[in-house]
Amino acid sequence: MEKQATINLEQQFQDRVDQDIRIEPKDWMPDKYRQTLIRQISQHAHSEIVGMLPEGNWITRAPSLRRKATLIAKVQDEAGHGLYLYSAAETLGISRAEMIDQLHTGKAKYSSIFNYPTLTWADIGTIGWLVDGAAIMNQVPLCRTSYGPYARAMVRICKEESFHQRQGFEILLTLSRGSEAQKAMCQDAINRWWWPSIMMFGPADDASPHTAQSMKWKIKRFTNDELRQKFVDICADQVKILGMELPDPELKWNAERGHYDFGKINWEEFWQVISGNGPCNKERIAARVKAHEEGAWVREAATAFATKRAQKQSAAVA
Ligand code: BYC
Repeated sequence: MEKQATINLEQQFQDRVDQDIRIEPKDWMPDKYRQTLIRQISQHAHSEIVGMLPEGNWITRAPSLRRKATLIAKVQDEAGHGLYLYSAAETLGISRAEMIDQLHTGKAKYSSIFNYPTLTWADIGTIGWLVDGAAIMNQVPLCRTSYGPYARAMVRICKEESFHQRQGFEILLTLSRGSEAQKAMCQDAINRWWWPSIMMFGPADDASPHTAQSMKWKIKRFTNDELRQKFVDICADQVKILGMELPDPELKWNAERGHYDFGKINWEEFWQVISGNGPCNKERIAARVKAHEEGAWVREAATAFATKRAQKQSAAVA
């Protein structure tokens, strides 16, 4: 009897998803749908917060006041994105403290891309162009994801990300029109970031355990490989404006497919990076743990203030 009731609820849920009716926090949802969303949204939030680190590394060394101001604004935007996403995940019944703990203890992942170092100023431009570019490609469809709070958070995030992408491209355009040394720095950064950027979309579809179910639930609107291909197609043209090259000798327009063909991705590197063995994994987590511990007094002060204010308000009502 109980089993039949659950089957009916699951069918009704799937019907709503199929009709593109958004799922809201108080609606019934299968437990696996909830868990998938908690996993994806919290990992997305962690990526935004960890993503502040490689760029923050260049705030004091940005080459001009204008560049410094825009970089600070960008890094602040990423913090904001993390906060909207943590809030969206909290609507599913997990606490912020639990999510942070999962990040710090390695139970939750964050994007592979932020485990690579930012060696030169050109890396900041390249992150904007390629990393934020890949992020937008993945995130615009998430504005139509089936879970309401996630979809709404993504709308604002995407607007800001598209500004970041242009800002990055403009940094690279300036370098690509500069001295020989600046041009070389630009090409070097593209060489180092290209392959990790196309890995951001996740494993190939036939090696992705979650894609099929997430597509059925319309959490994901496109598969990893579909988005990766769209991204390659766009970048293969954009790089020409910079007068630079993508480091892939097999990149070639395929008129029959209407897409660029591209070389083989080093999946061994990807799995290593997401299992904690990338160039900067330990450094990134150590920086987050340190910031969290040093911020304890801020959280305590904010809680004490909120309690005091609530007491004052209830005294005033009485
Ligand atoms: N890095 O079955 P799959 C940003 C994991 S932030 C690490 O395809 P799914 C930005 C995956 O979690 C960018 N791990 O999974 C911020 C799963 O492991 P678990 C972040 C990855 O979820 C600041 C396993 O591999 N964007 O753009 O269906 C400045 C199997 O994968 C990665 C988002 O989070 C990866 N790259 O698809 C600038 C977007 N790829 O969880 C920019 C939202 C896969 O079973 N997330 N894994 O242990 C998504 O769209 C999806 O979660 C993914 C993966 C496409 C990333």
